[in-house]
Amino acid sequence: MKFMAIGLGQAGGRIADELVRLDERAGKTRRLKILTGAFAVDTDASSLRGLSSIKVDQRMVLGEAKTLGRGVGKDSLLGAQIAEEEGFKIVDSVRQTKRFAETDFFLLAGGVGGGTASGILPVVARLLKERYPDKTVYVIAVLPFEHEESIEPIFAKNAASGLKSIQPAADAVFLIDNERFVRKGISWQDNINEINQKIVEPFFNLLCSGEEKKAKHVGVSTLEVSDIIKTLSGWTAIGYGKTDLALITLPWDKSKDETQKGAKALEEAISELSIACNPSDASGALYLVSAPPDEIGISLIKYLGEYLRNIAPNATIRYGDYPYGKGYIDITVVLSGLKTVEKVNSYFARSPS
Ligand SMILES: Nc1nc2c(ncn2[C@@H]2O[C@H](COP(=O)(O)OP(=O)(O)OP(=O)(O)O)[C@@H](O)[C@H]2O)c(=O)[nH]1
Ligand SMILES: [Mg+2]
Repeated sequence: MKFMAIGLGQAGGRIADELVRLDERAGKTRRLKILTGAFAVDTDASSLRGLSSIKVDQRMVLGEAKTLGRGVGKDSLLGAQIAEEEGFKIVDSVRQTKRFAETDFFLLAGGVGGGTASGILPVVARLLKERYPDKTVYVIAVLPFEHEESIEPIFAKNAASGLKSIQPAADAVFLIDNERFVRKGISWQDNINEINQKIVEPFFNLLCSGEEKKAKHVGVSTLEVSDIIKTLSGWTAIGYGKTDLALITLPWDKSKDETQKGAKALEEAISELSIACNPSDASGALYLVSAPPDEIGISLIKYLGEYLRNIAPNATIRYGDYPYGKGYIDITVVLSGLKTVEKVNSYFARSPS
């Protein structure tokens, strides 16, 4: 599955930068290409200079005439106005990239507490869908930290207006709650980088597995692009868990051991979901198991499927296996089409208009 990344605002730019590094890792470790292009768009020129992996000619400043390249200062209405006037520049630029035709979907990212992301992202999502109706548009929407919301109400206000207009414009919205990643005792800078790595990590196997060409890495049941597209809609949570496998397991313990390890990875993926949600609200769910080929047995696949069926009884469940790696089982879980998400509802309740 190949995608084009477009980061909006400072958080969005950094996440798109991280997605470029994910693609570099896919190239180095698996000889796969998962990214067709990456752009960072901001109203603030200095934020773009802080990026390291997105090419300089794919960083765009919008609204210069209005803001002199100094940003919109959390004003999402100004962000939206700039996007209505200049969003066409993004929509035109993506078409000029070499690999545009290979793009299965656009992945837009932004921190919806900011004025640039909450204002520009929904407009760009809409323009992309209008211009390229055969391509899917997914969004990574990063929710503000609690300390930001308690110090300054504009973060929650932007999140409310941003999410309200992103949801109908995009095919699915991955909700990422910054607060769930906060770890004490790490510097802000280190923490942000670590958070961004953790945000993109669950996408790695999901994107690589459908692109895999080597027979030994093609699973018995592969998650196709169509499986992913059918699963994803509306509010979406994603999670990832990983467990080490014992180096030596006695043959008669193997199946039990592999199921226990898989169960542990799945529990981690569920407890580490990107947003707190109730799985029974999901209309679609998927899981992808990646492990050395002889570790993915029927009993493991069955156990994982039954576990998900129990917690997400209303979801159509799709799954895949991806034989890869040594010494660990990792599991990616997606819960999508969530009817309701408490944190989103609380933004809407605070900013009803
Ligand atoms: N996960 C993550 N969150 C970030 C990052 N940078 C900023 N944020 C959060 O994203 C939200 C929006 O901040 P910015 O990205 O700076 O805002 P912006 O879209 O540039 O908008 P303005 O600066 O208001 O024009 C806030 O809640 C930040 O805490 C980042 O690199 N990663
Ligand atoms: Mg900014």
